[in-house]
Amino acid sequence: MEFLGEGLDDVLNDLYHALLNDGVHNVSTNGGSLELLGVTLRIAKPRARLSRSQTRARPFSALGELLWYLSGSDEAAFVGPYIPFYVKDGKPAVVNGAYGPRIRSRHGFDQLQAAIELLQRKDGSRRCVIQLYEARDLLADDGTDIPCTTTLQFHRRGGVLHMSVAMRSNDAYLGLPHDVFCFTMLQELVAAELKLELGEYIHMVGSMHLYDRDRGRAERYRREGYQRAAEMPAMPHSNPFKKIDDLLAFEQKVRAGKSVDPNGDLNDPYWSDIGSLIQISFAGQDDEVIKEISVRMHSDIYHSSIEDQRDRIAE
Ligand code: 5HM
Repeated sequence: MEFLGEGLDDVLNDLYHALLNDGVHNVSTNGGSLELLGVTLRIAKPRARLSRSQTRARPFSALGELLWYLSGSDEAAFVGPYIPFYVKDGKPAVVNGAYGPRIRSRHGFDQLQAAIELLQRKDGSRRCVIQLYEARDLLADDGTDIPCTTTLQFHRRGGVLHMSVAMRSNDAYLGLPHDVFCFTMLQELVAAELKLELGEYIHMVGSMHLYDRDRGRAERYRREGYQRAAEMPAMPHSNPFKKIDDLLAFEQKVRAGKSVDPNGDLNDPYWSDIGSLIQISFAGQDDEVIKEISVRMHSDIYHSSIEDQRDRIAE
């Protein structure tokens, strides 16, 4: 089953319709869900990764997850401020399925770096695969977190970088918008590093499912009517991985409560806006601080997410 669209909301809209109407009920360890097997999403404009719907995830948690991957950390404490699920009572301090070490260090080398070098060397390769799921994950106990993503693949074709991602399992309501955000950002980082044009994003899933507990929320999303995902500005091509290092250092300062200036510390409108989103993630319930940060931002694309956040605080 294939869903095509320009951006994330185009495919979410059709996917939720299909899951609600044709999904087959399945019971797993995490609860009952409506499931479709063998689903592919094709997104023509990967920058249209911010869902406009009022009921969808905001960029803050997805950004935290992306930084967690890029930092190479497997510590729940890193991602906890963005996604409290990881630090709930009884959850392990070290996350077995964390993507960071699997991508960046676990095999004695950095898969992302090696993938970039392969792409640099060769146009047209079909071998540029980053592996997340490993053979031994099949032996894990039921309660152990293992990666839902099996592989990330980059396809350099001419001056364009396409990406396809394979997932064994995808939670259509909570997981999917985060996954599309993180993987399309990775695609854009690699494209920017290699000065390639951003191509198509293809997301292939073995078990796509909508949990029973989210069915009402998916119905509400559909009722809100047609949404178009907001397109983020293009990532600048100059030294994106240096900017990621700067961003990770900036994040550590924000986390430690030190004073920061996104414009000065990150020195570029695109990255300074991302820095501001991180600041907002750590601003807690302080509406005045959030307002102050948001007026200094360059792109107005994030405004509706920030307004959402402020509404939630006001409630
Ligand atoms: O039983 P299983 O390991 O598939 O349960 C994990 C749940 O988290 C599934 O609903 C899966 O689809 C969701 N998930 C996701 O959607 C998990 C991860 C973490 O790897 C992810 N996306 N990136």
